Amino acid sequence: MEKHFKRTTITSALPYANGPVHIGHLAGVYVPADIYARYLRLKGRECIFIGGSDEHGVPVTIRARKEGITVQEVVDRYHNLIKDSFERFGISFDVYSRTTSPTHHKLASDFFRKLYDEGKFIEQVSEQFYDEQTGHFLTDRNIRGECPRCHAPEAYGDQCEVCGATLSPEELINPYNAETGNPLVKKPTKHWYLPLDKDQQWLEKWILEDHKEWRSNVYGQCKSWLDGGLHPRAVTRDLDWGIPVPIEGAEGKVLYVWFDAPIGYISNTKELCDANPEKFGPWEKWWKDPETRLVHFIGKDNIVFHCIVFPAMLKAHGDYILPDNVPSNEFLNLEGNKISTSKNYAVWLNEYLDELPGRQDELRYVLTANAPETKDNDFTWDDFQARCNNELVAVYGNFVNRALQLTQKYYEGQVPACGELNAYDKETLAEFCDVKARLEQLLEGFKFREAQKEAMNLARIGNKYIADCEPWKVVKTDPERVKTIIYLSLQITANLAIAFEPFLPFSSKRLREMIALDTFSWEDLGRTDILPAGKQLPKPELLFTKIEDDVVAAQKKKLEDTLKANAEAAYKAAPVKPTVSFEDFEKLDIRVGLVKSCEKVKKSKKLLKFILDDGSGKDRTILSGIAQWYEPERLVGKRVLFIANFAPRQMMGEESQGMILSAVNFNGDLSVTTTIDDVRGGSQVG
Ligand code: B3M
Ligand code: ZN
Repeated sequence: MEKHFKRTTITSALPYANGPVHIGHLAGVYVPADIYARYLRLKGRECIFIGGSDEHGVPVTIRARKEGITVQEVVDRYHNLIKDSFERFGISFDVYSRTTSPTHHKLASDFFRKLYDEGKFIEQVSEQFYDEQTGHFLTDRNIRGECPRCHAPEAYGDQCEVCGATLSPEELINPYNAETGNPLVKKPTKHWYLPLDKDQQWLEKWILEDHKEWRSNVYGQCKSWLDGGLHPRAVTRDLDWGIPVPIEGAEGKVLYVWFDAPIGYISNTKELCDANPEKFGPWEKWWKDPETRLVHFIGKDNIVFHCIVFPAMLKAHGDYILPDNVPSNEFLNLEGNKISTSKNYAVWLNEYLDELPGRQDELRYVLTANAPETKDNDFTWDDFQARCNNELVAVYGNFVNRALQLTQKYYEGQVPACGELNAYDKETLAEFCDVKARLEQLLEGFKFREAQKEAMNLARIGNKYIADCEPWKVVKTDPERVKTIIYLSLQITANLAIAFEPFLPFSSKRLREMIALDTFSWEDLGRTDILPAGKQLPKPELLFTKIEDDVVAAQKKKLEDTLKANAEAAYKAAPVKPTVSFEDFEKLDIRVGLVKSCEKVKKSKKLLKFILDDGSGKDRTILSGIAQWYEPERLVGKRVLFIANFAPRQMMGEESQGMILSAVNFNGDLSVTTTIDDVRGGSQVG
């Protein structure tokens, strides 16, 4: 049976204060969380919506070194920038604080100390990678080296971005300090671990049995972690930025950022409640009362921390509630490429707000319409333009504008009286009167994309109604009938202003002003008497305007320029590898192959399967990870270079017999190295 809750604590992942937020963060976390918070408030439900910056961890320290400023300066700059842009974008946090706040330092420190005093941690000395020249232990992200799987030269200590393998730094071949390039040695160091293995049993029951309703991507990731068996996790780090480990003998060590950051949700709640005790009451009721429902909005890379590690911490502490749901989204790509903060490849919220002023709702609309709720999705500026112009302007805006303009024209802005309804009116009303129930069901189930579609559908119903009824024609023959048409159109308009409020708060507010709807409630949805006959409406303005081609072209160009700059920087940055002897060179057998066929490998986003005529008379199959850059047909008939004596490898159930050579082109994409046409297939290069 579904549990009944009195109130809801909504949290949204605390963005790292190492750069501005971008559309990926918005689509994945903040827009859905904001829709949910606005919806609950509109329903009159008791809730708080918590946000804040995550100012610890390695990313901010890397940024500081890159920019040559202090870490404090980095977090100050980005915290303020992020906070300000969220505000301008209408993300309606009740509080947006930061993890460098004294409240948080104390709360996180006390949290750790309580667990420590109660013997909830294990203490362990282990060998960690150490840079002798800088005197620092390195974290996984700061270690790079050759990938043991695909031999890409610059895999990270936790992941190879080329083949996608999850790694630990020990697996890297020739690990080095990502920033200094110095080789690393191992050195013993003491840390405190949360023994997650002891939590395995209750977590299995709590997630796999009691929370089958979680989104399948979330449930699936938890299941695979649990199936793999949980291991103790270090909750401290050797780092000079963060919350000092509050134990004697732990100098130079700080709490692991993933230990302190989720506690930030609690600290920020405390700050909110301490500052507004009448409105929000004591903070504990939002975190310790079993009648409070805790919901975490996060991106998919944060699932394990919110579904396994943080709950284990809360449980160990003893008096906290656990999350009831963790609606996590997949990733949003941008024009077919991965969004990347470090490569500056993104649509940054602050820049969007400056460059497309007053268009918050357009972005909110497109991000929700394209939300990566069940799978990764792609944002393109063409799609942005099409959705704005064909949906917001041509459907919603057009309908509302017609209804309001005709009210001015025929009735000097007064809502006309409704006459007798005909069959078509009744049919139309029947279509929209259960919109409230449908929207609620979708919103309560975190299906924001579908929910927004439902709201848009209401606009479609209105648009069709007014177009079919043609009041501008009927007015000549049956002016009484027109009153009813306009009356109903205005009621649908009022319904739209309410239905869209959680999704498009800016235009909803403007629309409410245009229909002089001062007080409104979610409960009014579906009603056909929201605007009483005789009510005077002010002069309307356009609700939405078109996105022009030049705006889109400028945004596309900006992204292309970034790709180009990155490709050039990568070219300049790639150091020439150590000299090889002629004998070593001769070991490589590079040949020319004629592409006989080339197709996408099913179930793989990355791989193309090539069949080459290599001159031997037999077909040679080679799999190559360049699918995202090529339409396979384009390569058929081309001559490509390949390494013929590269050790065969099994990939996706096929044997790949060699490696096709490719290089980065000016777009930052990979291009297969093709050759002139008059060489014979199979001929050796050298
Ligand atoms: N700052 C990671 C991220 O932005 C992290 C989230 C913390 S939530 C407590 O992906
Ligand atoms: Zn790899």
